[in-house]
Parts: sequence; structure tokens; C-alpha cells
Amino acid sequence: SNVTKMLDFYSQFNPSPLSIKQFIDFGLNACERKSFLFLRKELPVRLANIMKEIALLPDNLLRMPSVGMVNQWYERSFEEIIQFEKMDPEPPVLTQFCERLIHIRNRHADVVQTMAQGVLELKESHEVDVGTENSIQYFLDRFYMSRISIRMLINQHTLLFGEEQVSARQASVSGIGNGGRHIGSIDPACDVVVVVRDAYENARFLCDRYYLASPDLELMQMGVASDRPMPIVYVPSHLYHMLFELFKNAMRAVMEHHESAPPPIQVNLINGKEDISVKMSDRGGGIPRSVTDLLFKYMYSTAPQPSKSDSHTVPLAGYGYGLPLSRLYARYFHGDLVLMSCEGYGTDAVIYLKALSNEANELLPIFNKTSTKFYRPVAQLADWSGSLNTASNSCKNREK
Ligand code: W6P
Repeated sequence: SNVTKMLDFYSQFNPSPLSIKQFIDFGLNACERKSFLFLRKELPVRLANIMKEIALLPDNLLRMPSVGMVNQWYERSFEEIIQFEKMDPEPPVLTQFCERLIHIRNRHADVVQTMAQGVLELKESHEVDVGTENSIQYFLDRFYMSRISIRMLINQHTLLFGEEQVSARQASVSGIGNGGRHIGSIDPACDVVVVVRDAYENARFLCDRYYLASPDLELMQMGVASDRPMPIVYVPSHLYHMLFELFKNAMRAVMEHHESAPPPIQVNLINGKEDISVKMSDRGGGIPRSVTDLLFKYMYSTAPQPSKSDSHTVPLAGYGYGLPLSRLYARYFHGDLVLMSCEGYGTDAVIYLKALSNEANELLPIFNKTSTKFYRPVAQLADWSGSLNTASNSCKNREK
């Protein structure tokens, strides 16, 4: 069909990654026509690249109803955007485009949950082998990264040119809000200290409700107690997402490990030349090394949601997709999120961010021959003794 042809066409192009600096420069000379012309090509390219990978998923996953639904959302959104391919960038079209983007963003609001549901459906109906599991891990990392990037583009366009923002900009000019320094979703002077405190307070609220107590926060800069602002050029909502997730995990570990007098969670902010590091240390008893990597695996993090009806007993953090997604947010602008734990004592979690906004480039999945081969896994024989076999692939590759 025509759509299939368009998919083939757009998937031949590589996505064009932007740096935070480029997002900002673009926002400062905000030109809606230019943004429209860029997005009507770039969005179909990013959609088509990931849709080609959806098509390569293991058949039994593709057949799950939730996955089929997500696939349909992508097809519909792709079709809707390529309708703008030959339109003139005149005001009525620009307005229509903006509204269309908002519509698409809403359509895809529940993609993460729905894909998780699909993985759950697969686990409950099929025995999943190691090869399939690895393919799914590979895919979901790329799929969610693609989604983060597409939403970033849509957010920038709609925040810069959408109706809400015109009035919000006027409000900030008159001194309401943050003084109008945001450029779309980017804050050129995002204060890490403020975001850390915000994420801590919100996690503590949940912690208090569940455990009736919570660990204190000890905030340090370069190793000494401090509350000086630490501005970075970043998307505050991404940073918040990562920190809130880490705080919930740290608090749960501390509260489960200490009957009384929970030791504080220490957060150390370090401003390097190349990296900004946010290190969060808890004394929550730690986790064995064999578990550390599993915390980032979607197949292990997928469990049925606790019933929503008794929300008072919902645990603080369920090892949902929170950690793998947080790591993707960090990696999206070439940062990272790593865990280092000492079983019996506690865990350090470090968020690394690029200090320079021109080095903070989007990290985007590209569909090509290399990516394709990850979906046709070949059974690998171990070339080290003992077991590299974690709980995830125990004893499957013993035979010569
Ligand atoms: C733990 C396990 C964990 C995951 C992520 C962040 C902090 C912690 N602490 O014990």
C-alpha cells in the first residue's frame, strides 16, 4: 500500500540528532515555519525507523493484543504526519500541524504501560527463551529511547508555538513564573539543587505514608555540606524523573533495612569539566551483584500492578520500568545512570550528565543491517568457564 511505501522511504533516512545547544539556539530564533519544515520530515523518519524494528519483533510478542494496539497507534500517527508532506507552510497549516502534534502526543500517552502489558501477556502465555528475552530488552531500550526523542521534538514545537505558550510567555514577561527563561522544556539555568530537593520531598511524602517515617537528606557539593545553586542546561522534568525514581528505591531500601533511626540518604553534586555527577548513597543494605543488572531488565521488572483499589498499601517502588527508563533519560543526552552496590551495606547510584550543552547530543536508535541482526539471535556457546549464566540464562548453553 501507499503507507508501506512511505514507511520504506522514510526508514532509509537516519534520524538527525540535535544537541541541547541546538534546541536552545533554535528556540531563541523561534521560527514556526522552519520548525514545521524540519519536523514534517524528521518525525516520519524517527517513526519509520522504529516501526521497522517493531515489525522484527518475535512473532509471539507481535501477536499480543497490547503490542498490536501500540503498533496501530504508530501507523496512524505516521499517516497523519505525512499528510503535511506537500502542504505550504502557511498560518492555517501551521496551526493545524500544531494541533495534530498535540493529538498524536495524547494518543501515545499510555505506550509504556501498554507495551509492559504486552510483555506481561507474553510471559503469561509463552515460555520465553534467552534469545527472545535479549531481543525484547534490545528492542525496548531502543523503542523507549525513540519515544523519548519524539516527545522531546513534539514538546519543543508545541511549547514554542502552541497557543498555551503564547499566553504563558506573556505571563513570564510580566514577571510571573520563572522569569521566562525556559526554552520549551529546556531550562538554561536548571538548578540541580532545587530539582534534588523537589524529588526528595515528593518521594519522602510517599515513604512517610507507607512506612510512617523516612530518611533525611544530606545534600553536599564536592563533598561538603552546601546549598549553593548548581545551574545546568537541561530538561528539568527528565532530571526530576531520574531522581524521584532513585529516591524511592533508596528510601525503600533504607526503611526495609532499619527498624528505627533510618540513616540519611546522601546526595553529592560534583561539577566536573566534562561530566556533572549526582551521586546518591543509601545505607539500605545493598543488593548482590547478581541482582544489579537485573534491575535494568524489562522482563524481570514486569509484574502485574498491585491493585489500585487499596492505594494506601501500594509499596514505595515496585522495580517497575522506573530504573531502565531513568537510565534511558540519562543516556538520551549522552549521560548515564549506574548502580554500584555493596551487599550488606548500601548502594550508590550515580547520574552522569554532560556538562557542556553542545556535547549533550540526542542518542538515537538507527534502523539498519546491524540493528536487524539483533532480532535473529543465534545461540551462543559460553567461552568462559563457570557461569556467565545469571538467573536469566541458567544452564542453557552447557552443551558443546
Ligand atoms: C537499593 C536498590 C536501589 C536501586 C536504585 C537506587 C538505590 C537503590 N538502593 O538497595
